[in-house]
Amino acid sequence: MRRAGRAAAEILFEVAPHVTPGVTTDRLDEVVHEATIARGGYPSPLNYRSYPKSVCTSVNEVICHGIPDSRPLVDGDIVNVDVTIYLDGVHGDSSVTFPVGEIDPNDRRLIEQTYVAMNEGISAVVPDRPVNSIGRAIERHARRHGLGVVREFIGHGIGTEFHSGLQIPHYHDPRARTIMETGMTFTVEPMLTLGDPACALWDDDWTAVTLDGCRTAQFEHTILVVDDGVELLTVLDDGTVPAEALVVEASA
Ligand code: EYF
Ligand code: CO
Repeated sequence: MRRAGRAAAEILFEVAPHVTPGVTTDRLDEVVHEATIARGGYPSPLNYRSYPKSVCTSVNEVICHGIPDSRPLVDGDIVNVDVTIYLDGVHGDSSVTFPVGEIDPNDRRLIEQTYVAMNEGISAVVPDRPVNSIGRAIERHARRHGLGVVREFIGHGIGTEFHSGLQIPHYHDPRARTIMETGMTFTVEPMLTLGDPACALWDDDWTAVTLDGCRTAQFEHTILVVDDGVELLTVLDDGTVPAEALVVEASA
């Protein structure tokens, strides 16, 4: 799991310089596909539940599962690139929301506070506590910053399966009573919005968007529960975190 997590982080580093005005998300898909194969892995999204591409690229009001296409990104867009690699029998899953060129200060705030919200959730990972602690921490942070938390898509257990049965809500849900135990691996991947978190699906039945058209951001780590808390798996060998090196101030 550490090797798969590290590979996912490396692929995010590799694709980052390509996220510029004028690039198509189809091109980002090619870069991720090639970087995944070059590491001896397989892009987990490709053909997963018939998904047609190797990465999800979710632009502006797209919450998640955006399908790469031929539309060039433009200055001021924000795009989440969600990479999952299947390597040596297990999956590593991570995502970053990138600014494209110069972005609106409010979009910058959305990106930074979504990143902080993810980290608040990850900080709540402690053995013997219920997984609801994670969502409670994320929702509290979002509320304080006037941001909405999407409820329809949640974090998930991950390992030999891309999605095991374990569910990690990003909001307070008293029914999320599963107790965190040392050795568990799962994702924390909150999606926050500048507006109402209600969502709709495009006619393609994949692409989830905000109903009110407001912009949305997401970050994701795969994590391991350890005796004294949590280990991030989707980091480079030296511990470098893609989002902090590429997008947000470490102190955000
Ligand atoms: C209606 C897919 C199924 N699902 C989840 C399948 O966890 C993920 N990213 O962090 C994740 C990534 C992908 C994914 C890529 C494809 N799928 C997509 C959309 C709808 C759906 O069922
Ligand atoms: Co995921």
